[in-house]
Amino acid sequence: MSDTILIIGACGQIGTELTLKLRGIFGNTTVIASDIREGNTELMESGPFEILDATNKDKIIEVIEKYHVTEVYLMAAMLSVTAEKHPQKAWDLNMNSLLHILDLAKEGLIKKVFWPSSIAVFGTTTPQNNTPQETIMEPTTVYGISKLAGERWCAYYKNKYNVDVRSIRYPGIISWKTNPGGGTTDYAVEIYHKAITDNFYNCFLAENTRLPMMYMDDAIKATIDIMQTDLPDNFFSYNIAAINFTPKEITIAIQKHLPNFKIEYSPDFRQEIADSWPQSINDVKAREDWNWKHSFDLEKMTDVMLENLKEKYNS
Ligand code: AKB
Repeated sequence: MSDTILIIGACGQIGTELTLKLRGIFGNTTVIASDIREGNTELMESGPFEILDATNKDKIIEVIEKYHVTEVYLMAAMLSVTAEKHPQKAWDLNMNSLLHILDLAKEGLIKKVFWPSSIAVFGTTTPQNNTPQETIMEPTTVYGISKLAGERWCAYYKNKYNVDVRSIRYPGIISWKTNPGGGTTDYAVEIYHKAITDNFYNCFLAENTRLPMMYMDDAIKATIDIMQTDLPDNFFSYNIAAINFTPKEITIAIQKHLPNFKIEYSPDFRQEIADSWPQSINDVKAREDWNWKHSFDLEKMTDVMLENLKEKYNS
């Protein structure tokens, strides 16, 4: 029997594009989308959809049994900024959803799991440049603590119960199709929108704050590739890197297309979160173990972002 995939959190920034891509590859009826609310028209009309709260284990089991699901991509999570405002809710969502899915995999109800981690697992004591796969990890945010705990749970279930779980530490993800929500890296998406609509952006991070980032197409490719490959026995939530830049550098890239675009900087509480994260990531292990390779640099991403957003706002 072929695999049936369930995406939990299918209407979020990554979930939406991941669902559509997986439907394109494996067929619309093979990929079940689910979220606590409905998504955009393209997602809703392209295949099956279920309302599903990621913390409700009984409902997850019901959906898995209804569609004979074999693989789960658990994309539901509360990101860094929102998690600082609602620490308990963030912990409940980010941890309980993962433990439910790992338990169901342990019980044999599903065969394979994807779970997203983040560069937020690192903290102020981590080397900030070329951050290694294995290093000091003392996150200072609620989100980062939940992601690090999640990584350890994945390793535990893999080692103890042989659960097939795969994971990536995403950097900030940039896309013109779906908006992020509640993250520290969100500025790098907002800036493109504001460049088109207002010719001006007031940035909540300081001009020289360097963060690791990635265009959505590369992130989706990494996510699908890691689920298709044979991995070493140890659990790794893989570092993956593509580009890194500062608000000033992305502004210069935008000004090559829109010379009148202006930026001001008003750093707020999000600056402290950004300052606790790496500036660049060493992803040699992912490149060696499963041939990870990115294809979008800052210039190519800026071309695609501005071209598509111009079209979107004009229509
Ligand atoms: C956030 O900013 O919280 C996320 C992340 C880096 O995981 N985009």
